[in-house]
Amino acid sequence: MTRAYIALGANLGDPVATVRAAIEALRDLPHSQLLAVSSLYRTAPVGLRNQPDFINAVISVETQLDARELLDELFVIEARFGRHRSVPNAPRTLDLDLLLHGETVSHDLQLTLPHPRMHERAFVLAPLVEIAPDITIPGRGLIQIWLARCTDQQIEVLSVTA
Ligand code: PH2
Ligand code: MG
Ligand code: MG
Repeated sequence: MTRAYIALGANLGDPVATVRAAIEALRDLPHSQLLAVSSLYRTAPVGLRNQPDFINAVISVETQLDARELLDELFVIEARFGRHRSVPNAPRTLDLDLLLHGETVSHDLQLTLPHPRMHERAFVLAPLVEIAPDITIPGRGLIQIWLARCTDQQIEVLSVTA
């Protein structure tokens, strides 16, 4: 069994409802068990700025799937939520990113692990710190140290539950 962390993001339609429904879909991942769910966060868009705020969250699972199998399952859920892959960083109904899969390091074109930008994004690190305060990013170190460097990014924890 491997501990994996998955980031959720949405900024089209009703993103709170979408992220909640996606968490329910992640409960049904094959050969996996949902362990923890972070709060929901409202976050300013990073990258392409001229788009709506995002709702973001992070979950952890214990899984028998390898990283590639898990990623394929995430693509299936994204597609079910109407995700169309157009330009990178465009608004999306649902984005599911595999952040970490145990200690797996992968430089595969379709699957880079750890997620190559997770250490510089408050919208990933803040919910991740909530559910796994002491973890390190293989090759980079403690997530708390990276989060402390992201103070310029606007994020707000929501009082509604995931
Ligand atoms: N996802 C991106 C690009 N920018 N910004 C925020 N706040 N949240 C996201 O989930 C996000 C983003 C690419 O996947
Ligand atoms: Mg993403
Ligand atoms: Mg993605």
